[in-house]
Amino acid sequence: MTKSRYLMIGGFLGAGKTTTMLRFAELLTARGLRVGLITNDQASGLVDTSLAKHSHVAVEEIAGGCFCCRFSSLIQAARHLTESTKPDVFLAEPVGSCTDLVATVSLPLQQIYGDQFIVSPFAVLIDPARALRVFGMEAGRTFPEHVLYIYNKQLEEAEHIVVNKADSIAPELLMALEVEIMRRFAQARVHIMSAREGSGVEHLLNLLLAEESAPLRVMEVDYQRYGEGEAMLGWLNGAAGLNGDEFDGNALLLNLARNVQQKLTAAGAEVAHLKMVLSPSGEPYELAACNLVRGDAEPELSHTLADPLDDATLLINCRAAGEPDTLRDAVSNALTEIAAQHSVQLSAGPLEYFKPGQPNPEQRINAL
Ligand SMILES: Nc1nc2c(ncn2[C@@H]2O[C@H](COP(=O)(O)OP(=O)(O)OP(=O)(O)O)[C@@H](O)[C@H]2O)c(=O)[nH]1
Ligand SMILES: [Mg+2]
Repeated sequence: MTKSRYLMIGGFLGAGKTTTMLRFAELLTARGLRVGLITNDQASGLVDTSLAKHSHVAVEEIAGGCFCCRFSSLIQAARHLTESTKPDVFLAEPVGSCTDLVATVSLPLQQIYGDQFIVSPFAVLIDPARALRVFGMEAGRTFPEHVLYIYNKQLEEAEHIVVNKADSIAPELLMALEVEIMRRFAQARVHIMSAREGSGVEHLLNLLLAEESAPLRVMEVDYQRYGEGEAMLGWLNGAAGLNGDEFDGNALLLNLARNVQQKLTAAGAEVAHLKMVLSPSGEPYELAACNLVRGDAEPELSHTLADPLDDATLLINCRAAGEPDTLRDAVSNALTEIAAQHSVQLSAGPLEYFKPGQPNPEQRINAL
């Protein structure tokens, strides 16, 4: 039986995992390889899955818990993709607030399913603007201590640390950050990349495909602290129908992101990642996508619609350090205000808002 590659990219919320995965998929497809993407979240209705479909990448979504807590679902998702697409390479994106993935996913895959998968080294992405704050190298709002515990644990288990978004930061700051990462996380090799512009992406892919995961040790994790950190992040996944007369979907998304941003900031809830897609109803291959990765960043459109809309579907995924009710109020009130501002009728779709539950891995390899 030919083995498939299992390539998992971690990193905190908004670091650029999906952007990187879709770049990888493009490069692999151009090489004649088949790709299957596995997305993951605490709830369903994922913006990332929509973006993958939009890019014509075969995708399976695991909702209702992170990979480590849903290891059997991960295996099942891989089987589904094998039946439909027979991927040569599985690209797996874990939830951005998840850690301990080497002990609970990479090592069990190698040890239990080693006849089916070659597991690539675990690479973890970071957003430099976020990292500079977390490491105290720049002033600015960050997260409560238990959330930072997760952030640091993600980097502690990385075999490769990838400073993404190199295009967004001055070269001297980038260099200082690289030195600081090497000092703090000596076990990892450090790379610089811009998934958006493409620099360093193919180099990283080649490296991850050429090697197998071989961590030096299994990281210790205080699951109580980890669970408390996860519970400090509010989570909201929602959908809505928008109906109007030739409205500008790109402008509506940007205005909505700014409005939610103002409301969350006023409520003291630091945004980890607000992401939204808007597509003409029944046409998932056309969409506008908007992201906001910090409370004081500018929302950005990563995809735009060429034409005005009459009837559209909106997906919103919001993660912020705050109570779920705070997220719900911010998003529903912003939606009502923006719909009125753009003369659009709103019809509410599914809405889930909650705090992630205590992580409880199905499998964990405790020692090498
Ligand atoms: N400037 C810049 N922006 C980037 C780069 N890579 C990703 N982004 C942007 O960062 C934002 C978040 O990117 P995603 O790929 O959705 O991040 P993610 O890690 O998958 O986020 P979650 O799934 O929510 O954890 C989007 O606006 C991207 O366009 C990059 O190299 N440079
Ligand atoms: Mg993502």
